[in-house]
Amino acid sequence: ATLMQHLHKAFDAERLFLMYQPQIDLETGKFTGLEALIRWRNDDGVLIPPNDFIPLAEYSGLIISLGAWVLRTACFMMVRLQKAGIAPQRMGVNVSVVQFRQDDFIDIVEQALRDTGLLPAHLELEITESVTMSSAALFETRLAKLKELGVKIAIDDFGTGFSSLSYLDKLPVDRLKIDRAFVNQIDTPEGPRIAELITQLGKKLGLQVIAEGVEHEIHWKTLAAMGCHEGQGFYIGRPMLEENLISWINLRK
Ligand code: G
Ligand code: G
Ligand code: MN
Ligand code: NA
Repeated sequence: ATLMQHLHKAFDAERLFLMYQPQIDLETGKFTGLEALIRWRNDDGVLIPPNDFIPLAEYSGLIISLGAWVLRTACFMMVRLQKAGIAPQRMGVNVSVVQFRQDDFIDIVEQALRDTGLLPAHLELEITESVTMSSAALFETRLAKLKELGVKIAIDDFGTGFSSLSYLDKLPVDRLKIDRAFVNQIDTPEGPRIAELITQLGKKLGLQVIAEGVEHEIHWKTLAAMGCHEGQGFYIGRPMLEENLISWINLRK
């Protein structure tokens, strides 16, 4: 069978699952958010990374049902954490451009919220910078509707695409996620420049800024010193299964 057939089968057989990576305030260390990250464990027990199958799911259209499932599952997880009294402010969910362009995308989001009882303000949709530019007019109307609904919007992998600054200024975006490529180079002499620029840009525009790929203490310190609000990365916490995440949360208390 082809990889595509395997992927469809995996989805049907519930071999796909989510892991959750924590996000924290870089100044206080406070637990602020989570990002849901999809994983696929194949029949041989091998973990297949999303970069190897998301494009396939997009191409085959499976991303529509897969994306809806991710949304619901992540919202349910957030509600469970809230009921346990250990939830952060928000749950971030990655949205594919194919999903985002669907006519019923807003309905799908509303339905996930309704079915799970999660308040919109606790859901943050992560949209990559390339999406914002590939369909600017659609992006604008969609964002307005999502804003009306009350969900948060983050621009993922920020700095790697080609955002127009005028768009950033007028669109109802809540957060910029500094791509980990810019965090990775931060401990070299000229390394922090881009991360600093994005942080300042975000602040000027009244947006929250979070850095991805915080892998070492020096990353955290440098980012905190430049005023970057939040961080996410292996040094803080890896993507975790629910039970490991709960231990992670409890250990920090
Ligand atoms: O978790 P990892 O670093 O391997 O993720 C690799 C890429 O896959 C990232 O760009 C991430 O945004 C994307 N990704 C992870 N989970 C999802 C998901 O549920 N939906 C979509 N569309 N992309 C995801
Ligand atoms: O594109 P997106 O931001 O959604 O991608 C998130 C991806 O980054 C996930 O695949 C996650 O596993 C990965 N990731 C999270 N923290 C780190 C980190 O500190 N270093 C590296 N190299 N990858 C990370
Ligand atoms: Mn992301
Ligand atoms: Na990213």
